[in-house]
Amino acid sequence: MSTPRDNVAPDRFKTDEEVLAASRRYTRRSFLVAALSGALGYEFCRQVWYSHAIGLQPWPRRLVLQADAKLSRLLFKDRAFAPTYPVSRSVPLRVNGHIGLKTDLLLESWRLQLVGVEDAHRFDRFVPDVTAWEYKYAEPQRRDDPDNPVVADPTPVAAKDVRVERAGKRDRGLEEAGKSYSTLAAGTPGLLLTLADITKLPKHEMVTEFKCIEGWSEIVHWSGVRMADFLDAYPPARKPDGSLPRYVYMETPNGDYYVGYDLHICRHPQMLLVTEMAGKPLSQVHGAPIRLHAPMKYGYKQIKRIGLIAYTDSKPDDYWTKLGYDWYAGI
Ligand SMILES: Nc1nc2c(c(=O)[nH]1)N[C@H]1C(S)=C(S)[C@@H](COP(=O)(O)O)O[C@H]1N2
Ligand SMILES: [Mo]
Repeated sequence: MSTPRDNVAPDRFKTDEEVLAASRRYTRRSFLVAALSGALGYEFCRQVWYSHAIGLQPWPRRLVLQADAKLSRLLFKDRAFAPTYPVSRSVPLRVNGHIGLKTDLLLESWRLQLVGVEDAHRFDRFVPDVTAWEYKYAEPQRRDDPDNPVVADPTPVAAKDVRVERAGKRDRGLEEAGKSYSTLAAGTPGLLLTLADITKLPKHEMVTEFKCIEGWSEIVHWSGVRMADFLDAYPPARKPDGSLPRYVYMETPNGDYYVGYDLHICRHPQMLLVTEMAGKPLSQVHGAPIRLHAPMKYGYKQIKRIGLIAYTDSKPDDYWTKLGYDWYAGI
């Protein structure tokens, strides 16, 4: 019996010349195929390399990111649940990211500026200009000064030398991504909420994984109120056609760090306005008095030390999107 290999053209290639000619045809063809795919590959890479950027990414890569976001919206409708864990598996979250947190905020000077609420003036907390609110900070400590090393300081923050910084006067957007284009104009009316206005909402505990795009993740024990409950208590104003604004914008006091979300994602039951971690009030470096946790999004969307929440219909600016990361940031 002959193998299939033996069967290859038993009588077509009779002479050595015929074999050689066939081989040449094959060689030419493979050379052409190789040359063509090489050229296409080269052209593809060149396109990726030199193409104009969309959000700091070459357009082919940006298109892949956008398709990825579309697909996951389609498949999960943003309703997928992140896994939860027993408290015993939680760890103290590491500190990663200091933008907008470089000086301690005096917590009694904290208010949440909330803009875009339906019938805002029916609330006691209504003010004609939320941007006039003054956040107060502790005097910054110089971390690079050998004669004045940073040590654990037992003095309560409130008793330290206080520097008052006017929201309207202090320079904004001092970090790498610069100023946010979504920040408020002076004279924007809204609510100035106290922490109690938020913590009066039902408290929820959750043990979920926090994922940073840099490649680490940790299981954390969070508690706070659901963003969904917050939206019910302080609902966004409808547009004249009856529809809701599409986005939620958040920034730190004085606007150095900022993020944007789709409004409907903020109704996800796992999105929390966090006030406690591991059963203790948030520390300054983790974003006291409130930060966001959203386990379906990467860490860079989980803003610490929220000072402003605004419901808006224009796609909000986002700190890391400006530096090339994906706005959607889904996990
Ligand atoms: N205000 C503020 N929020 C922030 C950041 C920041 O630099 N400033 N960094 C983000 C990033 S990239 C991560 S990974 C997490 C880190 O949170 P943690 O320090 O509590 O671990 O905070 C996010 N929220
Ligand atoms: Mo991160």
